[in-house]
Amino acid sequence: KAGVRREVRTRADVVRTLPVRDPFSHKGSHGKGLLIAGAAEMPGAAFFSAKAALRSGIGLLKVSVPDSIKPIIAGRLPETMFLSRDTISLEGLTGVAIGPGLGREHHVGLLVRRIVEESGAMPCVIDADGLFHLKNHLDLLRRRNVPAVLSPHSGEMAALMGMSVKDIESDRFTIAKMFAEKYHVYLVLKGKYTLVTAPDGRQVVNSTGNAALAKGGSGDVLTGILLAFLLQHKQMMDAACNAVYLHGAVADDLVGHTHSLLDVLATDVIDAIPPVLHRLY
Ligand code: B4P
Ligand code: MG
Repeated sequence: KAGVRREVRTRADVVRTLPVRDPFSHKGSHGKGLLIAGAAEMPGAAFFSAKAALRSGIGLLKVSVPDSIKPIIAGRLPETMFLSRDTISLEGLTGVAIGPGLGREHHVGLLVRRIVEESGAMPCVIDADGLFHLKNHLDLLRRRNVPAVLSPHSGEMAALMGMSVKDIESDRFTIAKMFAEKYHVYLVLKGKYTLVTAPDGRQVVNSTGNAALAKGGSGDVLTGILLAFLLQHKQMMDAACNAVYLHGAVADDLVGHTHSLLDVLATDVIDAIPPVLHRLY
């Protein structure tokens, strides 16, 4: 059909567009990201996103979690720096991700909206509870210079649109295109065959991944990969598509060799990023 631009991401596309690391580069060359995630009841989400970002090449990662869970998270993430929730500043950063396990309290919503407003000049990944808090404030997205990257599953997309999951599932291409164009965002609509839509309406279908990823924590891992890749790719669309491809390819690799569809954990996915990236380079 005229005007419809859809394609399937191939391994060759990914290999061709993965970031090339300059031998003279330093950590600042590969992005300084901030992850705002986690709550007292959901410390794991922050850990998954952070560790996945580190495994995906980010130069420097700062993490902001509530003080109550900082000791647990910090103990498991010696590579990261920590920012207190009360003193979050984006100064010196090149990208931010917000949402995994954040919780739905009112004050968290204020923080989400402030970050979406203040991060307009850098990539910003919004996932999970970040999406929840944005529901009635989607116009903030249009005011950004650098488009935001939203990564809802069908349930979250339905909530954002005020539609049912069934409605979303029955017309994913059209709804995603409408949304991405209207709000000027990269929309990563997750699921089997995750669909990435650019603000100009271009759409790319992912071909990797399997039902082993249908488990709590998988989405948080993707958020971390997205943040790291956005800070290292030249084109945001390549970053988003390559992140989704890698996330799925890792699950395929695990199920193809050592794991079943039942037993793959988010931590397994993070730990299995290196061999898959190794083969893509
Ligand atoms: P949440 O608190 O949002 O937690 P979660 O989404 O279940 O966990 P996570 O963040 O790890 O997974 P995500 O989907 O982001 O759940 C709240 C409620 O929403 C729950 O009641 C839940 O049942 C419901 N819900 C969850 N998913 C829904 C959906 N699709 N439709 C309607 N309601 C839903 O990320 C998962 C990752 O794994 C993605 O990258 C995805 O593409 C991938 N993945 C999942 N299943 C896959 C499959 N079968 N094949 C290939 N990839 C798959
Ligand atoms: Mg999720």
